[in-house]
Amino acid sequence: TALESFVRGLPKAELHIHIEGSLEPELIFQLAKRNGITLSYPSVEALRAAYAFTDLQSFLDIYYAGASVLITEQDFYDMAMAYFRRAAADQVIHAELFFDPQTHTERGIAIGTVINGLVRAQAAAKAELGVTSALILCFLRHLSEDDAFKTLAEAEPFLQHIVGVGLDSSEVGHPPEKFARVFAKARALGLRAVAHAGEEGPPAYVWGALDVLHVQRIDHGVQSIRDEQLMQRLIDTRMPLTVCPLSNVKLCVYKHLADHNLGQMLARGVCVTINSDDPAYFGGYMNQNFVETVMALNLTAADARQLAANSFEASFVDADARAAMM
Ligand code: ES4
Ligand code: ZN
Repeated sequence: TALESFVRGLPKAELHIHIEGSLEPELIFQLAKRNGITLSYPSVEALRAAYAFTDLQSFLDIYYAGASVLITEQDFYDMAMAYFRRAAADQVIHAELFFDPQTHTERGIAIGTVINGLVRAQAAAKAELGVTSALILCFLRHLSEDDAFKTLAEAEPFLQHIVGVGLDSSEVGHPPEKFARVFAKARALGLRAVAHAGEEGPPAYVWGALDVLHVQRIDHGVQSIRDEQLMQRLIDTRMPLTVCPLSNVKLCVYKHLADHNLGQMLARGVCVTINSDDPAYFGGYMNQNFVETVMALNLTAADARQLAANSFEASFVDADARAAMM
């Protein structure tokens, strides 16, 4: 349709993409072979067939298993370049990538191996595809705050390559307050802050991300709709939510895409954005998320334009570069 073509062609920023979640089954098998790793699935098809999730944790178990094939700097480069090519094809002109160093350092991979591979891909993406990008280091919230402090210390020699810190993995039972001190340290180092909150967890976790972690964006945040005072805060402060519609359906936050609250949020003036989260696992990259959401929620071309504008407003690019992108 004409609306679909319009949506596909809009320049966009992607602000919620776990780079390890862009690892397609074909690349998982290729890297396993290259690194002499035996997977517990016999084939690409068998692995893909296991992508039937009931909640966040059922996904995380298989996501961490998939990431175990990443060993060398070249592996991280190849993974990120594959993502950047998909992003460019979807008119993503700027991307802010989450990466999970602890998933790799726990397996004995040096943080420099991870970051250098990603940084080399960022340079190639800019030169070859015209896609600009930034890196956001995420702490795994199921691990301790001490572990997060250790990870931040290991990252210090690479701080010029990192725009901010984030918080991901198992949400319920691991509230933002658990990471208050390490986020304060990161902010003191000049880093921006974001956090996953209100994906499966309650509105109280969104309040905690705002008032204790002092984040500049909320990742997901869809549960905020249950708290009217919180909604008013998000609207009044133009606090961005990086929403991931296909992810929410795959992880059973919503039964159907048509049930998603993104349209209501947008209509009320919340700075919502559309993102792919873990596109290799959730059935689609940026344009699939955009097109399916616009269609399922009966959004207009003006709504789609606003969503794209929100993605640049919410990004960490400086004001001059942002003006040029919009
Ligand atoms: C994630 Cl969808 C989601 N939620 C929380 N943590 C994550 N890590 C990767 N994807
Ligand atoms: Zn996420």
